[in-house]
Amino acid sequence: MAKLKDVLAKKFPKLQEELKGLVKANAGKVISEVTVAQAYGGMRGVKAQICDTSTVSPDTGLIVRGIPLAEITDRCPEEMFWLLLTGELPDAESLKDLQADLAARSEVPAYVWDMLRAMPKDTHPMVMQSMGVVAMQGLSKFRKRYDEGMPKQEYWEACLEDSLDLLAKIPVLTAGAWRIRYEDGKLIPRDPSKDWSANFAHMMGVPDPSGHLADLFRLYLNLHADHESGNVSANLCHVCGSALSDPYYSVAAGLNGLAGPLHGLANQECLKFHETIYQRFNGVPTAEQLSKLAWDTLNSGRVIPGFGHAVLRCTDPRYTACHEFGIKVCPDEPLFKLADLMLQVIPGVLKEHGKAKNTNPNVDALSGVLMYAFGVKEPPFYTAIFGVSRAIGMCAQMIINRAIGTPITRPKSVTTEWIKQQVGA
Ligand code: CMX
Repeated sequence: MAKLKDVLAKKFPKLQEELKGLVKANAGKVISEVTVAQAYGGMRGVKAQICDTSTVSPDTGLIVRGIPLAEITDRCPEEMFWLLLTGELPDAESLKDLQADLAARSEVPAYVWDMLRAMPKDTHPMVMQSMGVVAMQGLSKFRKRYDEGMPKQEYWEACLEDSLDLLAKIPVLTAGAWRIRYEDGKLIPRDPSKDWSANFAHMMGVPDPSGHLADLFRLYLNLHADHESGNVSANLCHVCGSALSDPYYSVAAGLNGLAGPLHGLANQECLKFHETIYQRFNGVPTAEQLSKLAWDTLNSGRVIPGFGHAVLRCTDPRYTACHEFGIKVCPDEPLFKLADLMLQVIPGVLKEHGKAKNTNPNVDALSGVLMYAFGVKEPPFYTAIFGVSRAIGMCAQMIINRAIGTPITRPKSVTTEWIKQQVGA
């Protein structure tokens, strides 16, 4: 049995040495260049940031510490956190220890519930989640120790402490937000016999006689944890943390980015899109009807949620994992059938439209459909569930960044006048 902190305490000094040598020996070597199109185009493809927890290959999708996602979809989110941080999966005893540690840290302060209850009834769950996280900033051990003069070499330890606290509390906070926003407001206490994701399902209190919702959460919370560090949520957390803002501030920054419709909110948008189609056609439409509706959507200047990706050029393996789950447990659900029809029709429409570089579905195309099938029928909540998971990757990346002393992020911006002079325009 190993303790996560002890494993990291052994690994980090070696990593620090290795990176110091690597950078010293190769400091001036060029790894990327930036074109004018990239500078104006969201820096797509510019290699200027390091992330060792995971990488996204355009052709195969997410690879976690060298392991393709498809090989670890049966793992639980706590194992994913360990893997992201250490590069190895924990043994059964070490996993149990981590789970017990998380359980012991899971209490959310009472004033946070008071705050959430005082919010207007129509507050978006992402606002409740983000504010709940940042409201707990007073608990930050990183902040306290920084104020006491903590030496740099100990930053990662304080960051790990805060991350464990935050990861323990975020499912409790988010399930509580569900109870306050959509149910009777009464909180359901944790069940000590259940793990992190099963407890999340339990604390939401959605009836789950088949156990499929708990299984779905386990899968979903595992799949969404990390997607390298250039995506909006991870990158925001990275930049915020680089100023030594503690994990509460930094994860909240990432969650606020996750709330954008082109990123994490796409799962909400996607389910709404499915619902609209289903209601308009009073059921699953024909392929022709769906194709026409897709064209109308594109022609009115809107995107088709759940399709396309900034990096991927293949079907998102996270989508594939959700699809396999759906085929197994709810193949006859009407919205699942509609999602399957979307899979047949939309890529062709997007191809003909000729703009999207990737016409395949991403994970958001299906995750909401599955949540809906198992009783979570409030699309605005889907991104908050994404947030519970993404906090894992954000925290893992932040702990490593504090360990290797990643400095404050500060790329150089240039003016359009400078670009014009540079290219002789
Ligand atoms: N529907 C319509 N148009 C799309 C499209 C889609 N699903 N995907 C891309 N395009 C368009 C882009 O809007 C862009 O149009 P303009 O040239 O007019 O600006 C053009 O195709 C080229 O875009 P791209 O290089 O293929 O994709 P980007 O890297 O710019 O954007 C993404 C990636 C995800 C924002 C985009 O594919 C999109 O908006 N998809 C729908 C929203 C979605 O599903 N987001 C979730 C992504 C996964 C996640 O982060 O959670």
